[in-house]
Amino acid sequence: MSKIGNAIAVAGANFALVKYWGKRNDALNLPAVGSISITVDSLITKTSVAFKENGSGDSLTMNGELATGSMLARVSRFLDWVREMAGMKLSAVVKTENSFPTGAGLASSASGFAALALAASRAAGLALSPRELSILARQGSGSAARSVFGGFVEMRRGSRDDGRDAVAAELASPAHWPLSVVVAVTGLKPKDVGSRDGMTHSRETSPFYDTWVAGADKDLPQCRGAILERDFDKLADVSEFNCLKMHAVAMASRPGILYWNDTTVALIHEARRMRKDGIPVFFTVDAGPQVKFICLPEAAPQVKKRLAGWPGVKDLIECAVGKGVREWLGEGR
Ligand code: 2P0
Repeated sequence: MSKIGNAIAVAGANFALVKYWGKRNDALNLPAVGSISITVDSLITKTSVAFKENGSGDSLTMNGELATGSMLARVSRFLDWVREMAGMKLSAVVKTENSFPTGAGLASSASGFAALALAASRAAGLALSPRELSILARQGSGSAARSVFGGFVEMRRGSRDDGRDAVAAELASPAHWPLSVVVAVTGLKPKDVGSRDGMTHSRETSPFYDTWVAGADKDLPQCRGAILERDFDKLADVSEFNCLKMHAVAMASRPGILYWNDTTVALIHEARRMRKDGIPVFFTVDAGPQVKFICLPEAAPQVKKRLAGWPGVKDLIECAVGKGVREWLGEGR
């Protein structure tokens, strides 16, 4: 085991094509369904962790501001798992920066906990395998288990009570199919209902929840096959189906959860119009109002042109399929 000290890690956000919505165990944060995502290169979290002798409790600085309350408590609990694995009790100074809006449906908890898992474990002197890192990241946030890996990633639901098989793995590398994602940012406020509360509420009140869970067994192999065969139409079909189904489950909760705004709806229609016009593109929407346009790379300029100046679109961010979490050793290294 190496020395306890500091480490810095970077991780990319990921967008699910077959979505994680619902838990089979809240305490261990085990998903009720498997999921498949693309890790992206332009929405990045960079996190540094330093364990200190004589520290008096953990501190967390997010995007330059000292965090307290539930955010600090969630990070501290995560650090407890790392301390337990490393057999030490030192307090940590954590600093984290996102290159994009936090908590607005751009998967900040995915890149955040993936980066924290690597930085904290390395700083604690642990050398975890990618699989162990994914299990650790999952305890912080389910989708973070996927951001440990680059390219196309599948998260397994697992069936073990201890969650050791609820883990992600790379399905295909970024080079296998260099798709582009154009993210249309339509709202920058943190969402009213976080994913965690939204999932619990859906499980407890949505009449569609059990059907949703059962349906994953059909969507996952279709999505996996479309990726491995690089079949864009098949990927578009299963991804849009799964996305609208997830939102239908949330909307049918009581009271209903609606993550979309007017622009989200207009852009979903526009994605379908673009495809009718022959542009290879489809949409997906996560727990927020942003619309992700997934397209063949040669279509990205056309997609951006169709969306430029669209009323309600605050920003367009183009992403490529990106790498998994890695240690940050300094600029250019
Ligand atoms: C996903 N989402 O598969 C889905 C689609 C949101 C919509 O994974 O409770 O923040 O921390 O495990 O990882 C968001 O869920 O939830 C998410 P927790 P997380 O990307």
